[in-house]
Amino acid sequence: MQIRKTALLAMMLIVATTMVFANGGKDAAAGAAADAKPVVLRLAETHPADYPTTLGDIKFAELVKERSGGRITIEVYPGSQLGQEKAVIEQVQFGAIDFTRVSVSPLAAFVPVFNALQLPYLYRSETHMWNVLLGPIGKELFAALEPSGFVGIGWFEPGARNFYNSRRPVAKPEDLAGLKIRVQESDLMVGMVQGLGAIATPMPYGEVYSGLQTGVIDGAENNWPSYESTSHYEVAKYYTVDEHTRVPEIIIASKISMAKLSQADIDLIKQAALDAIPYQRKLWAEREKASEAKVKAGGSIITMIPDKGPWQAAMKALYDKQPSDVKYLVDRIGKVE
Ligand code: BDP
Repeated sequence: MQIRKTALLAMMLIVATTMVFANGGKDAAAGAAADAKPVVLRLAETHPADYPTTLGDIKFAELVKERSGGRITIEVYPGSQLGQEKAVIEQVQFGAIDFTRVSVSPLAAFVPVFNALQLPYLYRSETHMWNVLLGPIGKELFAALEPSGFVGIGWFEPGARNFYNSRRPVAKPEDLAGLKIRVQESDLMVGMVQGLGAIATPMPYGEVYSGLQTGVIDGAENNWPSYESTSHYEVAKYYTVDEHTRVPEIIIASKISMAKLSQADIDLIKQAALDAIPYQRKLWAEREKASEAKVKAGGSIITMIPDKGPWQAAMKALYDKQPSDVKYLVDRIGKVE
């Protein structure tokens, strides 16, 4: 009797163990099934669909789709459909939008150490900037985004920015005196324009055209493709090639959205963004030339600035008033090859 009882107990134990294992197996399968569930994520872009940066976003989304076997879809919403940059960044912060490609300028209002990447005359060249972005400093800055609710995903080429206005040719900083110049929604950009003796007006990108047209502002500043694609050149024909800044373009994600993905998926997404860079840079270089030709043909009056010395000198105070973490990065950026 005792033996039969023991045998029964042993059998029960085997059955129970088998059940536990079977269940464990099921859970693992359920986990895999959850991973395999298709995800649709949204990316907000301010530029129109045919702009090189938007095409870069689309390339990024295609690579993600392909490499996830069709499981991860990133829908790109161009033309500020999801809002202007500052509002979009806020939405990314609380998880209502999954990704955005923005300029570092408005992002620095949320994570001020990013000002280190947008100071005037910071980079010696485009190559210098790329070495900074893709090197240790770029990685550290990505990490600096996390406490504010963002995940750094990738960088795109921004070109050099130049001043333009509707009033007069500008050949030296003093020529800007008294002009109302639109800047991005960034304190640093306000400081830069004030340093040059002009009146800074922060304003969303989408409002600049009407601002110029109605005379609320006299000018703005941007790269050749933006000056052309927005048609600002039609209402502000004096363009000064002073190349005061290169403000990196960045793709960020919402930390809330990324927390729903596996680390393997996040790595896949980051690699796709990295691999989309050469494509965007190639299109960028082509568009820069095409935009320059188009605005010239459209009647823009171009002032070249061969000696940037006086412009650089006017920015010294802006450098001096940066906090120590920004100064530290600026110093290290200077040492990058
Ligand atoms: C363009 C950037 C875009 C900014 C815009 C601006 O690509 O992200 O929104 O400048 O000036 O060059 O606001």
